[in-house]
Amino acid sequence: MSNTTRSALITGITGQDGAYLARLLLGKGYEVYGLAPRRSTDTSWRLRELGILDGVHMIDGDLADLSSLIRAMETSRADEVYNLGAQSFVGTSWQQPLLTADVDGTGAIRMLEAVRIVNREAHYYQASTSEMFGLIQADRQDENTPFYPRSPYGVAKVMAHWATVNYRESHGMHASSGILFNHESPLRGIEFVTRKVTHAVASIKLGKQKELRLGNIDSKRDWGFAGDYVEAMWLMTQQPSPDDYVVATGITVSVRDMCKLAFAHVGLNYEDYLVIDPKFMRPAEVDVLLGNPAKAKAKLGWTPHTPIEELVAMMVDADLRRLSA
Ligand code: NAP
Ligand code: G4F
Repeated sequence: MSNTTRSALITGITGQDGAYLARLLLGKGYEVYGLAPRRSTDTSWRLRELGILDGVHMIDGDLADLSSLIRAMETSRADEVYNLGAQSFVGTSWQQPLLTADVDGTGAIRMLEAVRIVNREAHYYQASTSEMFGLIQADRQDENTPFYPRSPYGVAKVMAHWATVNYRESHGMHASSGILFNHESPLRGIEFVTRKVTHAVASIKLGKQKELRLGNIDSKRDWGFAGDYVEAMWLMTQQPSPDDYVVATGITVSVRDMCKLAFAHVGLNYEDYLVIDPKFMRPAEVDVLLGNPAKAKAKLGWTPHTPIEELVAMMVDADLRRLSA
């Protein structure tokens, strides 16, 4: 590595955001290290799909294991650390609340500790979330809106968020928190509603599936494209001072309307295929999220580029391609 090459460590590199962020950083000339937990099957399909698997250095490690995080910091000699690793599915957090708290909450503190111990000059990014707003306390949520999490996942992320603020204030670390609203892509996990819908639409169109079963279709989300959102993560670590930023589109759309768009893209009417199944309802719901990204626009110069219509079309087309292959 030359003296001028910057090094980045990404936890959760095998996830949706990890893959897009790795591609962005490789494009900027970074040496990219990815921390990934040991699994019994190959989890690198997203890195493969983006054609970057050979370009990144993989490190075995887990947010539950401090020594592996310290080792990852030593191996990567990271100038920038992006903590994206998480049990990120809200639904599962009611089934595994302690694991979610350990990985998403305490795990962030372990990563902050590893940074503090090995190289406290490294710039740190925490993957915070609009789920922290939960039962919303303002019509449009921004950096000053109080949190009211509605799931074990949201609770764990609030802990990680405040830990990030605390390491900044206690240890003078360059630790920033990106409060990102929902962002999707063809690389989204199939358990999340947008990808579940686009995969079903493609499958129904190709005659492989007859119906789509969903829970609460009246909830609303501020949905953007993951490829746009990883740019905001990088911009945060480039700032002279660390801070917290809301990253969102400023537009909210119901699950119902998202479905309508996806089915219409292949010339179908969603009402002919959608079945409401109580199995997919949550013990406590986040009814609506709508972000105000004014600070990210003003201070980072960040803007989203991908409207929901384009995003949904991109996802349906990718699923059609995969299922036809
Ligand atoms: P994702 O696709 O679910 O990726 C999560 C990543 O974390 C995966 O690589 C996963 O590996 C890894 N991971 C799970 N448990 C781990 C552990 N114990 N130690 C280390 N890594 C672990 O999630 P994403 O959509 O890319 O989101 C990235 C981050 O942003 C997450 O922290 C999420 O909570 C947060 N976030 C996401 C959104 C969104 O809309 N996408 C919005 C706001 C915040 P395996 O696949 O092997 O389990
Ligand atoms: O796609 P979802 O599972 O995403 P959710 O719960 O908003 O969480 C995602 O975004 C957060 C940011 O706000 C991230 F922090 C988090 O990691 C994750 O990426 O559900 C969206 C909405 C919910 O209201 C849910 O109840 O869709 C509703 N929904 C209705 N039927 C469904 C279904 N969700 C899923 N996953 N599956 C359904 O069948």
